[in-house]
Amino acid sequence: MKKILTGLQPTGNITLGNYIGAIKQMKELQNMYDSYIFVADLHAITVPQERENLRKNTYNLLALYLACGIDPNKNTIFLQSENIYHTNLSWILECNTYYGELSRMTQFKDKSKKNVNFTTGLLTYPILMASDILLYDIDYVPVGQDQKQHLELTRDLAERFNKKYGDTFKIPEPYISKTGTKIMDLVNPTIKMSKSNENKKGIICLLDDIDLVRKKIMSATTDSDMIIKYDPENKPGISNLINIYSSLTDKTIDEVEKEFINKNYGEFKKAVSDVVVKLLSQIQNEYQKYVNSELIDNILQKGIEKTLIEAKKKYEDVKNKVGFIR
Ligand code: AQP
Repeated sequence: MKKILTGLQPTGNITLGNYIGAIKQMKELQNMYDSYIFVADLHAITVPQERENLRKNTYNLLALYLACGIDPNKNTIFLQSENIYHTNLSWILECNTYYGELSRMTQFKDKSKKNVNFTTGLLTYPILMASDILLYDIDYVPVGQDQKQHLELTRDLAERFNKKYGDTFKIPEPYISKTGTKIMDLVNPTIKMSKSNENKKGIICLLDDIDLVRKKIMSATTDSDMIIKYDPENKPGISNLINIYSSLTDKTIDEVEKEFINKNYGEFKKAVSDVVVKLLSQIQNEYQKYVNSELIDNILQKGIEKTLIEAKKKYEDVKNKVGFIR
């Protein structure tokens, strides 16, 4: 069976962007693939985190995975920081990565701009991401468009290592769904919807109050020409709402345009709110069952036992090829 893997960072409240770009796809793919989903807590500390917040966000994210329909019987669910082989392999890969490759990553450029004293981890974390994937011979990685560049780096590193040391790593492919691949901020639709965006009016969090969600969508930035047409360059706000609607209803962009051909922006926004609110209400109901539940620790225990065995095997192979004697 082919394998897929994804991970989210517990850096705050999970957004609709994270859901559409990663969780929804995992939910759909879990029936067809051997699926791995982890909490990327090591990635989270590339930017400052408060201890209690990190702990809370980690538990919340795990509860959200379950609430969103990630089935622990179909997925290997684990905590990145608990598996030492991720960082061990990352170091070896780091010694086979060039500074220039990392410094041109768009996400590094964006995030380093936000803070003059950015950490080295922010620069090197795509290598840790490569390690997350390459340890398990993953075939497909469901990612939003924003992570495609990092996956390309993973492929380059794997190919470079295989060429230098012999066949070791499987070369993973991105799995990008056709619609809704990059959800944008509702207030400023030219930037990505991110957990850490300062203006919370622009982001929809899965645990947001339902009335607030409606308000955020109804006041999303659009334009003045009153045509519901997909044109990300000239109509980024409307195109973003089309993306959200299309992705949550599984309709194509064409179908959405046709559905709203004679409708105004208010009617369209109301329809978008309805589908988002329906989804969020379901998730929030389920979430109550899992938050603070012992089930989470049991799931993590099972996940770490399995992934330690698999990751160790791959890491031993790498170590041996590099020339470490024990
Ligand atoms: N806006 C988005 N649209 C589509 N997909 C998205 N993803 C994130 N934002 C969007 C997808 O979510 C997965 C995991 O993301 P992450 O938590 O590991 O890190 P991120 O991409 O940095 O997410 P954020 O929300 O932007 O977090 P912060 O603010 O902490 O940096 C990935 O598959 C990503 O594609």
